Amino acid sequence: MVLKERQEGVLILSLNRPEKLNAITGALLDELYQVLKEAQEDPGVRALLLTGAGRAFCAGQDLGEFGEGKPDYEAHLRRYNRVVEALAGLEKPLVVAVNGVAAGAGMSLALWGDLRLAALEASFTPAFVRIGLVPDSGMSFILPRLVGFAKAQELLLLSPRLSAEEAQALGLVHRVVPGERLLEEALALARELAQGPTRTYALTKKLLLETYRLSLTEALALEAILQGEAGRTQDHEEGVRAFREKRPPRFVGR
Ligand code: T3D
Repeated sequence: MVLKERQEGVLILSLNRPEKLNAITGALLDELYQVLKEAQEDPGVRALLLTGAGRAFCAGQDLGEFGEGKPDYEAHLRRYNRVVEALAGLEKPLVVAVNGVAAGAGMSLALWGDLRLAALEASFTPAFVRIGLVPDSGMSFILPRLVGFAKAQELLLLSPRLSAEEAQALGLVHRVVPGERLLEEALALARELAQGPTRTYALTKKLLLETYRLSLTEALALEAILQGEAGRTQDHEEGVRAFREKRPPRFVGR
């Protein structure tokens, strides 16, 4: 259900239930969680790329998974939540290549990418309210942070289907490219990140997330602590040395 391919320091993950628009099941969530955990622990993985197989990125929860019955929502969401925590806490850059529709929790997965590319034919819809559910999989957290509170209100209450270009105008995606070039561009970006100062990326990601719950004084203190940590990396030494020697740095990721 989750295809894995390694290209140098990049781990490419493809959600792979194309006949169901890559809709999410509990089993897919558990597999994705394992893959993310392994990637987190593997020093050879220095960037990840997440995309979808077939015409969709991900249609969100598989609405057929529980047949006519209902899931135990709280238990089911615990399986979602550990995936979201793994994505948000990933200490490596995550590039997301949205190749087609991203709906509900599928849109949430896309938004947890650090750099988000979309094919021209991709689209985004929160979808939750249309089936009488509240936003989950971290959507209520990440969406207002990306687009602002007022726009998040509109998107979550009305659930429009946004084109890739509309999503870009709102800041949901960073770049829109023709579908046939999406993977190539996303991979080029992931490769660039895989050669970067991995530890510094992890600390930068942590700062960005943490500052939302901190006062200015606390945020400044955390910057100082994490700068101390970044300052002790080999990559910082190499960056400064390369600058002095007027050559590109050769980062090793620690
Ligand atoms: O456990 C819980 O429920 C809590 C967790 C919730 C998290 C969530 O993600 S809630 C939101 C769930 N997702 C949705 O509500 C999206 C439902 N799908 C759609 O709105 C549309 O299908 C799309 C906007 C995604 C795509 O539209 P379109 O026109 O490109 O395709 P389509 O014709 O609607 O769908 C194609 C097929 O995929 C179709 O099957 P068929 O008729 O060809 O046999 C459709 O039923 C199926 N499909 C689409 N989305 C899902 C799905 N099958 C299962 N689950 C889906 N989510």
